[in-house]
Amino acid sequence: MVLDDLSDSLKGTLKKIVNAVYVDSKLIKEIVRDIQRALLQADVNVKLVLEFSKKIEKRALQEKPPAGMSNREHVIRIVYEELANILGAARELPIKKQVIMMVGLYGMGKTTTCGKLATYFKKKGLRPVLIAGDVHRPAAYEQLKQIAEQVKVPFYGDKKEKDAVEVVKNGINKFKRTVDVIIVDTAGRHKLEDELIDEMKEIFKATKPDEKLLVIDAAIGQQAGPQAKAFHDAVGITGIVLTKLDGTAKGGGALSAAAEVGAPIVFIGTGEHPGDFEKFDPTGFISRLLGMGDIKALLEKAEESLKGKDAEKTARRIMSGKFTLHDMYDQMDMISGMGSLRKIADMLPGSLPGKNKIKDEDMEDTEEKLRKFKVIMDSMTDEEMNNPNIIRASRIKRIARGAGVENKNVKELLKYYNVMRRTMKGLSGNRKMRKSLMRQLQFGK
Ligand SMILES: Nc1nc2c(ncn2[C@@H]2O[C@H](COP(=O)(O)OP(=O)(O)OP(=O)(O)O)[C@@H](O)[C@H]2O)c(=O)[nH]1
Ligand SMILES: [Mg+2]
Repeated sequence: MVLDDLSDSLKGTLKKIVNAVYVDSKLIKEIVRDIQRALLQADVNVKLVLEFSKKIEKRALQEKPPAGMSNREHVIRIVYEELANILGAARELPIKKQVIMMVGLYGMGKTTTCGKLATYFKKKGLRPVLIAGDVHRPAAYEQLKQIAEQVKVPFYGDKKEKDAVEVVKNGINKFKRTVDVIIVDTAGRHKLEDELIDEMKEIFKATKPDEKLLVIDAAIGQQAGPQAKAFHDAVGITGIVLTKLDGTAKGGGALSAAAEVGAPIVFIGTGEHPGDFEKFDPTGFISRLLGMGDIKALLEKAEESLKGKDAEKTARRIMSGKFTLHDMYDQMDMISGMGSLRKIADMLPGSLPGKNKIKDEDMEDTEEKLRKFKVIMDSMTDEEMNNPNIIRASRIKRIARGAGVENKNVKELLKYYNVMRRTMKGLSGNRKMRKSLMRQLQFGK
């Protein structure tokens, strides 16, 4: 993953907490120093690091852990929360019809990011087009055209037209009825000079983009802050894309500095290929950086907590009726093979209407089916995963297109989900069934 060094040192620090005999002020001071060092090495701004470490120290020494949480867990949680804070608020681009315009200086990765965005929206079932709004660099047209061919989306450009506003306007007019997401590449410049600002303002005025995304190369480190601020002040951006996080130790500096500007980081680029692209979510990012899975396991070991606690937690949540597609996704990872699913299905209370029972032939080719289900779920938005009953005809169509399956496959997934949900709910009233389900979930691991 990106920021491997930072990740390693933070994990090492958290391990110190886990392995310590006592969590006292001496230990807290020590880990705060460790984290400071790690963040500074990742190019995070000194002032930000100092503020951050003061907050951690204060909270860790003063706040009492909430009931049921140990001191260790509490301190780890504080570190996690404060680190996520540095990275700003999460924002997800909406999955809807829209015009997206890229802006940024020379060579930052605008054109490459156009292809990545197209891939992202295509995966979500929307139809993108790429428009070559960079009329200054002769090779820009060909570069974007090739990217469009590579990611298999339509392309619009006009080699003879030297007015960027005209090209973009014509492109939008030509495609606005047949595509969903219009992605416009624009020209880079050496620095944010008046000429560039004027051209951007003109394009924005003529085309009214929904999103104005600033693309910044993470290798410039903390300079990402002033650069983003200058663009934000001049033309008001709606989000930041940080590219090339794969190849730089300065990613921490770029991430933290960009987050301070007031426009959220929406995506990060982690390579040259169209798929090397991630939706940016601060808390998820920090979880991975800290290896929260590992840490949790360690904590449990250190405190000799109950075996199978994870499975029990999942089972409890599922049975409380809050069974979402996210749960089902996680569960599919957990339950290996239909053996256990079949057993769970067999525990269906008799009261369940027969038509909702999972038929034997549906149980066949399980691996294949589960794999397909996951691909389908990857085309859903977070909102849809959390709240599957909003998925009606038009969303089904979009999701199917994104996943490259037929509408009926999406309906089948929803049907399966509903059976699972009802099963879980049915079980929750019955103690024997509950125990049995917990056992199933544990065995399935
Ligand atoms: N490793 C890596 N390389 C990237 C990433 N994004 C872009 N690049 C590379 O950076 C170089 C410049 O990318 P472009 O997309 O052409 O940048 P641009 O902003 O359009 O450049 P101009 O149009 O000249 O202003 C290319 O060689 C890309 O392959 C990334 O996330 N990781
Ligand atoms: Mg370009």
